[in-house]
Amino acid sequence: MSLPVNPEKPRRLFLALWPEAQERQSIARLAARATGRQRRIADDLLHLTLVFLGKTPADRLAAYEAALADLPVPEMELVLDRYGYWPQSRILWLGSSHTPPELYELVAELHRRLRDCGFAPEEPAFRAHVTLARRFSGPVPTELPPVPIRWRVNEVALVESTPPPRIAHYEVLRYWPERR
Ligand code: 2AM
Repeated sequence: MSLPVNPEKPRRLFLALWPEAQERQSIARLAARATGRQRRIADDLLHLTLVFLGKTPADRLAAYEAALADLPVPEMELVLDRYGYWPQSRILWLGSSHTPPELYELVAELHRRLRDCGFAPEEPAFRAHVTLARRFSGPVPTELPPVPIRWRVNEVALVESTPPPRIAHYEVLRYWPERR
């Protein structure tokens, strides 16, 4: 269900690769395997962030949408075949040992277009990953995922994040290229 939109209130947004049901199920299976009984990201929230836009007022969003209207998104295959762990944030993630160059080019193109609308990309630089668990206390899997996930990618999702005190929730607002 869509939330009522208050045009005065900035919306918390990000651009992402949003898995379809089959890939989502495969990623969720690996997440369950890797995290055991620990709390992990809910299956329907799993995604790969391309650009975190943060709190975005309505006029800024309109400018982003105009800038991305004819965004070319090349068809690519992302092979998710390794786990990673960032100790500082205690994030356990799933990623690729060979992230396709097209994905880095896509993120660079997004930055170029958004920068023209006044957007300042965050540091650190883009690192392709699907977060499986936050505040993960281990053990970090040492083996590779038993079966790599082949994820065919050909669109970028604009996603809204509703933080607590409502339950954390992500909603895809639209895709580029536009779905018909
Ligand atoms: P993640 O990709 O490591 O999970 C929505 O919050 C998404 O944007 C999450 O996937 C999150 O991290 C990513 N993200 C990137 N920078 C963020 C920031 N400064 N604050 C919140 N989320 C951020």
